[in-house]
Amino acid sequence: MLELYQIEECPYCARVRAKLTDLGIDYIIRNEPRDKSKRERLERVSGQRGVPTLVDPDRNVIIADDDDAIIEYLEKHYGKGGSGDKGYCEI
Ligand SMILES: N[C@@H](CCC(=O)N[C@@H](CS)C(=O)NCC(=O)O)C(=O)O
Repeated sequence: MLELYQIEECPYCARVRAKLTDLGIDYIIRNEPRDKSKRERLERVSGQRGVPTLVDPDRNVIIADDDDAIIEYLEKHYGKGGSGDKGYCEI
């Protein structure tokens, strides 16, 4: 399953979360500390401390600290299916 290292109020992270939701992708949220000096876990995983960082274990891919690159990757590899663009809940 995809993993998103992120901070809730980070606007770049919000763009990635919105895209994941739009595409109907289940994923794991790894909430990182606001204090960059405390992001040791993220550094261990990706070699840097910026968010958003996406890990795709199935494809052995890590995209670090770049919301545009993550969104492009998601559209390319997970762009089919998803929740559609109706913009409302059909019940
Ligand atoms: N270039 C990055 C910018 C993301 C960014 O600035 N993230 C902040 C949090 S909102 C961060 O973690 N920056 C790492 C740092 O503090 O140096 C992107 O496009 O996603």
